[in-house]
Amino acid sequence: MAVFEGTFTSSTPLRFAIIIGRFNDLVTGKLLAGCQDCLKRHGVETNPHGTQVDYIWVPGAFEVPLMARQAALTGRYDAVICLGAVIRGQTPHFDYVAAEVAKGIAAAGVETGVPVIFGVVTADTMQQALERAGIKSNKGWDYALNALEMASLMQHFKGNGLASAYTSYEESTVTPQSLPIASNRAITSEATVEHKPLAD
Ligand code: INI
Repeated sequence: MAVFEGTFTSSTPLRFAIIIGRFNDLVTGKLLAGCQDCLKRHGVETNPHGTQVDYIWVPGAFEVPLMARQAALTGRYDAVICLGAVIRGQTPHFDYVAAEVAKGIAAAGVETGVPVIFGVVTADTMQQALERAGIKSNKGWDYALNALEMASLMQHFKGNGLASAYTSYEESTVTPQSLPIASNRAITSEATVEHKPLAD
């Protein structure tokens, strides 16, 4: 038998999508900066015009799971990092928003076979949220580390995920119905995510 573990550096260039909620961008912008700093220090080219990281901005945390799933389904990414900030003081339905976002992000990973990192800070106050986004520590850094670890760990299991099944659909004549996701829709190169040419 074997022991499988991820590492934080990869011999092959990994690709990441970072989904960021614009709501509370005072916090999410800082999470993003922490995330980029960590990726850079681990050898990832974070320039949006480069080939390793795409950035997808959405209105708020509630929209993050949908885009995480769409991004993962393209088969382009080794991991998807979801960044958001849900603050209790700002909404009476904090619990609903926070719970839906957590469930949706978990489902995006499980349904697509691509690591999807839960990088949504939930806090009672803006002060608490900022403390986790740079004042005391920056959770964005940790989320990036989690993504690096999971992306490298998944390299051991390539070929068994749904996103790779999806890629083979795009490259072959397999019908979308044959894929193991009930509501799978054909995603073509004209999909909602704007693609750069891949450099392999
Ligand atoms: N979105 C957040 O990311 N954080 C919040 O704290 C928040 N509050 O407080 O309401 C929030 N709301 C917007 C939500 O995510 C959606 O963008 C909006 O409801 C449209 O679907």
